[in-house]
Amino acid sequence: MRDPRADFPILGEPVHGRRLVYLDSAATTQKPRQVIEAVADYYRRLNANVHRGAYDLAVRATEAYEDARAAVAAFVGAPDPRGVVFVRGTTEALNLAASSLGRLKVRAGDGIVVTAMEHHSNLIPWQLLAQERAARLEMVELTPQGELDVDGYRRALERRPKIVAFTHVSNVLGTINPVAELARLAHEAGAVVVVDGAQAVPHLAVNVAELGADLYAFSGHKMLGPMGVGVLVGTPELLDAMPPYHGGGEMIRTVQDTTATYAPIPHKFEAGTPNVAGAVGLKAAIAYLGALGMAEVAAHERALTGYARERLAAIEGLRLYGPEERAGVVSFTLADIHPHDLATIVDSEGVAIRAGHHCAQPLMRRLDVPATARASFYVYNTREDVDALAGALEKARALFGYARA
Ligand code: C6P
Repeated sequence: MRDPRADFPILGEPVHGRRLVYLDSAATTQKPRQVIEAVADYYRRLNANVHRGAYDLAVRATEAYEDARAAVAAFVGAPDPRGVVFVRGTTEALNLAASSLGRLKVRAGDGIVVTAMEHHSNLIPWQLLAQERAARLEMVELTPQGELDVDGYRRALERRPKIVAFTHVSNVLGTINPVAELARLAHEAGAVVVVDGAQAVPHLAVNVAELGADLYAFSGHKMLGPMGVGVLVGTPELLDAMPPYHGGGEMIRTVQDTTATYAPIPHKFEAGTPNVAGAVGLKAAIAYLGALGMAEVAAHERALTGYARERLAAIEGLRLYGPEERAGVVSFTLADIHPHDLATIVDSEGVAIRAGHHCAQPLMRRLDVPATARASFYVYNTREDVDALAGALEKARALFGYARA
C-alpha cells in the first residue's frame, strides 16, 4: 500500500508539543484532504436541497447525492442502489432496523438473538424492541478466546428466532465473525439477519451480497468519511416490505388527513433533509480507499496488528484480550493500572488511545474487567506508531512503580 500519511493534515498537528500518534480509529478515523475538499467543494459549488427543486443547482445537488448512493452500493457489493439507505450512522441504521423489522416481524413470545460481543448500538435497540413486544431476547456467549460460540449460536437458532443480529467485527476484541456461515444458519432457521458492519467496512473488502446479510449497517466517519452520515444496506425485497421508521418530508407519495402512502425505497426511509455533504464526502472516502485497495488496507492492518501484539505482549504485566486472528484492534490492561490512567499517561507522549468499556458492557463483564485500554489502527499508522505506544506504556509502568523487566 502507498504511504498515505501526507494526505492527512491533522497528523501534522502537534499534541503536547509532540507528534500525534493517533491510535483511535475504531472510534473515528482522521480525514484525508480529498474528503475535506469534497465536502468544502459541495458547499462552495453545489449546495441546494435535494429531490425538491426544479432549478439546475438542485438537480445537480440531487445528482451528487444519488451518485454517492451508487458509489456506496458498488463499494459494498449491493446489487441495487435502491437498497442503500442513508442515515446518520450505524446507530441510527440499527435503530431503524429494530424499529421497522420489529413492527413487521415480532410478536409477543418471538425470539431475537444477539451476541455477547455487541456494541450497545446493536443491543439496546433490540432490548427496547423486546420490551415493547414482550419478545424473548437471547444472547449467545463467547469462547474463552473471544470468538462466537457457534454451537451456542446453533442452539439459539433451534428456538426459531425471528431476528438474528450480530457484529461483523468486534470493536473491543477485533474478532471477525464468520458472517456468511452465521447468515446461512440463521436463514435455514427462518430468521432475518442484521449485521453491524461498523468495524468491518472500513477495514475489509466487504460484499454484502456474498455475505448474505439481509440488513447491513455502517458509519461514514469510521472509514475516512464525514461524521453524521452512515448507511443501512438491505435487500430491496425486505426494505420494500418494511414499514417506515421516521415520518416527514421526502418519504411520502401522497398524504391524506389521517393516512399517507409512502415513497419507494430508499426514500421511504429518508425522511427530512438528508446529509448531502456527508454523502458526497463519503463518496470521496470510498474513492480514496478504492485507490489504496481494500486488500492492501487489510494486509497493512494485519501486519501492524501482528507487530503490535508482539510488542505489547513483551511488556511485563500487560494482558491482551481477544483472538489471534483479528482486525486492527488491540485491547489490553497493564498490571492494575486503570485504563483511564494509562490513556492519560500515554497521551502526554502524544499517543491517542481509547480507554473504557467501549460501549460493550456485557462483554466487559464476560472479560471480568470494568474497562480496557484499546489501540486501533488504520491506513496512516506505522510501526513507529506502535513503537511509540510501547514506549509510552513502559513509561506508565515505571511511573506506577513497576520495575522494568
Ligand atoms: N464504536 C468505538 O470507539 P456510530 O457511533 O453510530 O457511528 O457507531 C456505533 C457503533 C456500532 N457498532 C460498532 C461495532 C461500533 O464500534 C460502533 C462505534 C466506537 O468503538 C464508538 S463507541
